[in-house]
This record gives sequence, structure tokens and C-alpha cells, in this order.
Amino acid sequence: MKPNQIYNLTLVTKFSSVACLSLACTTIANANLITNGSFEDGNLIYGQNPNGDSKSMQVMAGDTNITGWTISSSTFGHDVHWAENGNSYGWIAGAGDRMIDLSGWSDVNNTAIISQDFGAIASQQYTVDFMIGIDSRFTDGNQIEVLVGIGTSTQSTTLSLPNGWTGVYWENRSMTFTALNNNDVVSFQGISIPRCIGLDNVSVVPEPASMLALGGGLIVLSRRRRR
Ligand SMILES: [Ca+2]
Repeated sequence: MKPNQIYNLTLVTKFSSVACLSLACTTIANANLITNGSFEDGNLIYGQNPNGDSKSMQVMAGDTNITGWTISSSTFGHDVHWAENGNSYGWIAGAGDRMIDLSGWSDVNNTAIISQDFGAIASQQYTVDFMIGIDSRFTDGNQIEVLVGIGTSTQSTTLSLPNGWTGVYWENRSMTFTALNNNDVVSFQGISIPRCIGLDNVSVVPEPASMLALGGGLIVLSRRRRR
């Protein structure tokens, strides 16, 4: 091989490495890390709830019926309510056919926590997008509040029922967190009184800026190793 051919090959290899790395960063940055974020998958047992509603289920702390999600609570009896369109309450999911009511059947303050280990990496920033819903027929105080967290980093958000609205009203929310530890879980908890605190369409995506910083770190590391 002639020297100029070797030079060209080296250039192509370097360009390909950077291009692949950039592509990988873009792909990772756009990837939703959450499994079953719309709560569509799992074993929803019709009628398993105190009222015998045919299209919803009382999911207790420790139950693993909702694919990918863990239900936990420090207080016995706390639960979430997993509802499918066509339920007797008239709740309609924000996305797809199924949704979570964080107030559960217990309908109390500080409800059960629904969480997922999405493979968090310490110091990485993540954007958490989700929908919260309020229902005019199950609203006490006309406002719901949801506590969202990645690990011990938490933020809360509220949603008020618009004047004159009847039925379920959904809005999108977006929050940014920095994971403090590897495998910090993303979690949601209703912390208000209303008897319908809707949650749906959850996604967790790594922030592109911190992925680029990580990518930059890899390039520097790669250069150092070659010396
Ligand atoms: Ca859904």
C-alpha cells in the first residue's frame, strides 16, 4: 500500500470513529429508557377491585402486574388504580387505552409510589416527560399534586381543573433531573386529596448535553490511550 493510501485509510478510520460516536450519542440521546411508559402492558385483572369495576384493577404495593413498574408504600393498604378505557368511572387514558390513578382505591394523601429502574448513570441528566390528569367528578379542591423523582432528587407539579371542564383533563409535564447514583429509580406519587390523580405516557431520556460531554470524555480517553 502506498503511503498516501495509508494516510487516506487512517483519515477514513478516524472519521468513521467520530461519526459512529456522534451517531451513537444521537441514538442514545433520543432513546426513551422507560419500559411500558403508557401502562398498556401487563396483567390487568378485570374486576379485581373493591367495587368490582370490570375494567380496572387495584394494584397493591408489591404487586408486579404492571410490566416494568414497582408499586411500593410505607403504609399498608396503599395502592394504585390501573384503569382501562371503558371503566365504569368514565376515565379515559391520556395515551393509549390504559392509565394509572395514583390515588388508588385508598383515596388518601401520600399514596403509594410507582417506580422503575431505568438504568440511571450517576451524574447523567435526564428529562422526564409524562402526562397528569384530573377528573371533574373525583376532584376535591380542584387541584392535584404529583411528586416526581429520580432517586432522592424530587420535584412536584400541580394541575388545576379548568373552569367548566367535565370529565378527565390531561396536561403534559417535563422535568429535568441529575441522577446522583447508578440505578436511581424514577418515581411518581400523588400527594393531594383528589380521588383521581392520573398518570400516563412516561418517558425518560438522557439529556443530549451531558451525553455529548460523556462522548467528549470518550474521545479524550481514546486519544490518551493512543499515546
Ligand atoms: Ca396509557
